[in-house]
Amino acid sequence: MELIFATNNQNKVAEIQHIVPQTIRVISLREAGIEIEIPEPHDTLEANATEKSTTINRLTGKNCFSEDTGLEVYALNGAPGVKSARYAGEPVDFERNIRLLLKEMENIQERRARFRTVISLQLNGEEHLFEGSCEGTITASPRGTNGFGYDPVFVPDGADRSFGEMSMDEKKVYSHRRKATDQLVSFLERKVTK
Ligand code: ITT
Ligand code: NA
Repeated sequence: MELIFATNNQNKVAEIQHIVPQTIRVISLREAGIEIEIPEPHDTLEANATEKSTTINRLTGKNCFSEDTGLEVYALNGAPGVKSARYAGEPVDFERNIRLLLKEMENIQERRARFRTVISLQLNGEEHLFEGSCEGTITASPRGTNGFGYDPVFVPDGADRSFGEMSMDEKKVYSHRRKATDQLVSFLERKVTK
């Protein structure tokens, strides 16, 4: 089966291609030759994921999926959340986002947070949503250079290193994205064998 992945984030593409079995071919927008800036105007991960998948489904007429991910810090009432990419404004700049986050948390002891991923699948004219989350804590300073986005400042529960200090295989053990993708894959496997 082939599915277009409606994202412009190549790190997401690499992680998801690393997770799905060979029976599911995930084609990035870049591979599909589609160049488009998809709007994300809504205030929930679900609504933004739906916006991205329906945009690409209308454009191509093909089955596809998207995902929207946010880092939700409890002491900041869920910020940066749905605004994770543009927390420190435009253009998207992750060093700046991380600096702002650590500054906002400067004197805060309660550093619990979670990553949450919502996947929207458009399959034969119907939408299906899947979710995965990963609980953890925000570090006092960035650690490691692997991964992307907020990975250097997030330590998942059960680990003593940040996502920025882990290989893609290690991140997969804990990852919000891996959990949401597992749901997607088992849904597709049930559909195909039915
Ligand atoms: P799309 O094209 O898929 O929208 P994006 O990078 O804009 O790609 P989002 O809108 O979901 O993605 O924004 C979420 C931001 O949160 C994103 O810019 C990431 O850098 C960050 N993020 C997402 N997943 C992450 C992860 O697994 N680890 C660390 N940061 C992550
Ligand atoms: Na985006």
